[in-house]
Amino acid sequence: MMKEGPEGTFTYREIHRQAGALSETLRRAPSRFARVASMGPLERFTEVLFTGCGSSYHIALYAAHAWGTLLGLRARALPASEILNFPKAYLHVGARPLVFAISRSGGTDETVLAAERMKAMVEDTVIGVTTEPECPLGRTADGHLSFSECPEQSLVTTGSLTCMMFGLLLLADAFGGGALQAEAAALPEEVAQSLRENERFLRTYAEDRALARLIFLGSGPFYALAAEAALKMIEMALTPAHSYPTLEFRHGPHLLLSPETLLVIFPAEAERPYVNRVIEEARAAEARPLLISVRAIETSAPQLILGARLSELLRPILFAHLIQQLAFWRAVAAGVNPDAPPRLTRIVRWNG
Ligand code: F1P
Repeated sequence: MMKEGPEGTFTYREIHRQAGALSETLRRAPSRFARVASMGPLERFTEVLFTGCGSSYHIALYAAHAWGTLLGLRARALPASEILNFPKAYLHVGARPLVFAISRSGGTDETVLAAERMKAMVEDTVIGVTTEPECPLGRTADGHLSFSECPEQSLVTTGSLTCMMFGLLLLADAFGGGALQAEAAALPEEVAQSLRENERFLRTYAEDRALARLIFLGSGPFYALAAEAALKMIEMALTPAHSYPTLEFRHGPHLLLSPETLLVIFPAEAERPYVNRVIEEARAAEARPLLISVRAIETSAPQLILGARLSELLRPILFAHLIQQLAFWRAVAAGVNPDAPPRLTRIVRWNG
């Protein structure tokens, strides 16, 4: 396994080329906006719905938060299987949602079928978000945004997640008048710098065999990141991992804390006053807290600080490579080839 060493894997390369791909996503943002805007003004729709499976569902969670926050409209994320199997629970009579169906491969059965179901219910409504110019979802959808700047060969989704998050944020920002444009232009360089500088620090945690369980906490824009972090740890490194909205953690899940637990917290601005309490509880259970944030808080817990010039909605996109690197090096330390996790398939299908 890994003949050329860990750095020769697809997964490693796809994590490390994301800064360049993000620059391209930035460059393509105006043409993507023009394509979506040509489907009519947002007022034509009763809400915006983001859907997908696995990592693509996490992109959906992030995008729904960003669109709701930036545009003040009703925006939701649903797993594709919910739309497919329980549409009545989510779509009232007269609903006319704009649907973003997200799938790196554009071939995941549930996502394609959910898009077909939405199309059958409402005309001119589904936009496929993929990395493949030619794919079933692209053919099914009424519009197609293909992020061909970040195609991936690895089974596990990494750099393309960041690109699609960024693309969907830039789209909302364009509809809202472009207030984030200047900061967004700084993101690729921030990612490039952090990819270079923080890997060694993260490896010390990834390679620490005393840590048997990882828990990720994030709220608001960071919840999707926390969920994605736990999924990466499970998919790539086969390590038990959990995610919770930060303050929800104190309502029972904190009983999971133990000396073999790494508790990674992505503090949202609104929750900073409460973070010390969560850290205290982790310390009381002899768990190991780690904060990833744009500015330090007063605590003895280790902190990774980066991205001070980016506002909150851009931060999960900046931080995503950190959890990918953590999972990657954890996999390597555990003797798992990150390119070939057992039993994971690149496209999840029901038949074949
Ligand atoms: C969805 C997904 C991926 C995951 C793995 C299995 O794929 O769950 O997020 O990394 O490849 O499938 P897609 O619909 O985004 O192609």
